[in-house]
Amino acid sequence: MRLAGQMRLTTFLGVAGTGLLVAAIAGFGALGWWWVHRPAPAEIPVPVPVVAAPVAAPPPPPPGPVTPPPPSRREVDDVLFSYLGKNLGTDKLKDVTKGKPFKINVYQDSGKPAVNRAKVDLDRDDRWDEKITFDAERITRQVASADDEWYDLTYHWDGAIWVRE
Ligand SMILES: [Ca+2]
Repeated sequence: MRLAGQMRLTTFLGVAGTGLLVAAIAGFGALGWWWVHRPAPAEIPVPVPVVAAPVAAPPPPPPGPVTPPPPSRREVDDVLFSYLGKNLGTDKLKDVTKGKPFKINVYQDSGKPAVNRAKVDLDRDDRWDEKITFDAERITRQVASADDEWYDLTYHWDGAIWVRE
């Protein structure tokens, strides 16, 4: 159809469509340009979590002694030493510590001028825990550490403490 003074409808539609296409391309181009050149988003500060400083572990305790200290003078020793040099006038005195939690027998063997040995039952279970020998040179203490009358430890009195052999 042709109208006077007017372009053909198909030509109009073609021109209009082309124009729309160009406008669309330009629009997408502008959008692309904006996308590339858009301002960077503002940096949002991220809160830093507060972490408590690690607490230093206390230093380990110093290592204890490898061996227990030698036993010093005990009440048992006071009783034993009270018989040093004593002439019993007999070969044996039994349970010279009646009423005490430990039992001591003292012996003066034949031909000895004074007490020369003793036995100690520390817990009065009728099994000897210790044998003591009084020699002219030294005092020896043999200990059954398992209270089984098997004497596995030996000490010597040095005047202040028992020193393990
Ligand atoms: Ca005992």
